[in-house]
Amino acid sequence: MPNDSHLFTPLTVRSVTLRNRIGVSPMCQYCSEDGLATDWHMVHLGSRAVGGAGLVIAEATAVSPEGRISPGDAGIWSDQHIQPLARINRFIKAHGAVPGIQIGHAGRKASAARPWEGQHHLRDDAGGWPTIAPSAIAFSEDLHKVPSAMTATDITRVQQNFVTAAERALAAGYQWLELHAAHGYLIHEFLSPLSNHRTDEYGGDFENRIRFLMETTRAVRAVWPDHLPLTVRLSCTDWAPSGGWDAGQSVEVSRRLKAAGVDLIDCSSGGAAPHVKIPVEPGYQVPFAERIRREAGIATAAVGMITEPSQADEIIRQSRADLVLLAREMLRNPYWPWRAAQALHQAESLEPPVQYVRAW
Ligand code: 531
Repeated sequence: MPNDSHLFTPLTVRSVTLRNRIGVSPMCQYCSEDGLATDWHMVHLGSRAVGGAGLVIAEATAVSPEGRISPGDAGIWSDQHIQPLARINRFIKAHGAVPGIQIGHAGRKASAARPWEGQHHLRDDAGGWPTIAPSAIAFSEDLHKVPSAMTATDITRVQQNFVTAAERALAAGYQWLELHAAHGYLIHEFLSPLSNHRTDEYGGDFENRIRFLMETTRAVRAVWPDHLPLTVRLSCTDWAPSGGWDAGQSVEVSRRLKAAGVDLIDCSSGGAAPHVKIPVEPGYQVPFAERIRREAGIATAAVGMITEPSQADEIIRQSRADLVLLAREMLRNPYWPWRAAQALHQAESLEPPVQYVRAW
């Protein structure tokens, strides 16, 4: 269904207006020090704001130390983390973009090596730590640590960690908050029957498996201001031949999340099962964004293998999603939005920074 919006139409969610429909997807940099942002993050995120994106989402940021994927993960579990993030966010805003953050907990995939140091879990005597998850089931041969099944106390504590993280995100000046409920990390581990074998009220049927996400969402929404957007990233399917989380469940949980005050679903996929076949091709996850938008009546972001300006523009023009998030393509070219504006004859929609005006 065509509409009047295109890639360079501003998008307003609650009181926040993005200058265009292009967002930088959260991407782990694995180079924080005790969770603290460094100059790397200033340059990495700042250059993408200068590059013209409407939204710049900081990488998966751990709500507790044990929730880090690797020792280099970003964190927001202490007040010390706020100031370096706040500095970056002032810069992002000064260059016309909205700063967002994805907060998460890696669950049974925590305690891993930085990717350039291996694909494996770190032993506790080699810089690793004990992991927690809904059930005591290891992920894979490489990520082989058996997590402790979370107790009721663990569940309450981690939910509280999410709430405190949201409060700190606000203090750091973020205007867009995303809960990481995808990619086989903790929240997704509760959603998927593949990783959640609990027999209490947090496991079993759909209602029970979504309980951790729903409670966490409501608790975060209660402290995250009414004027700011709250979003959730879902893995819309596990791509498992049977018995996994799937698109139908994603539609239903999206309806519930909307009712709980969530503004947008960021539609990714995968990560819960190690050996499944994923039909990766350009735009392969866009159908999830389209279906959830239509069937759950909530705004969506499309992400995954989106590289071409015309491809991104069509996703918006055809109302398949409200926002397009680019990841690796933004690493290749931080100035992708400027290039896209030229390619789509929308150059007047995006002012280059004054310092660079002569280049455009
Ligand atoms: C890639 C990934 C995508 C989808 C499923 C599994 C893995 N990313 C995801 C990142 C970490 C690094 C690998 C996060 O979501 C934090």
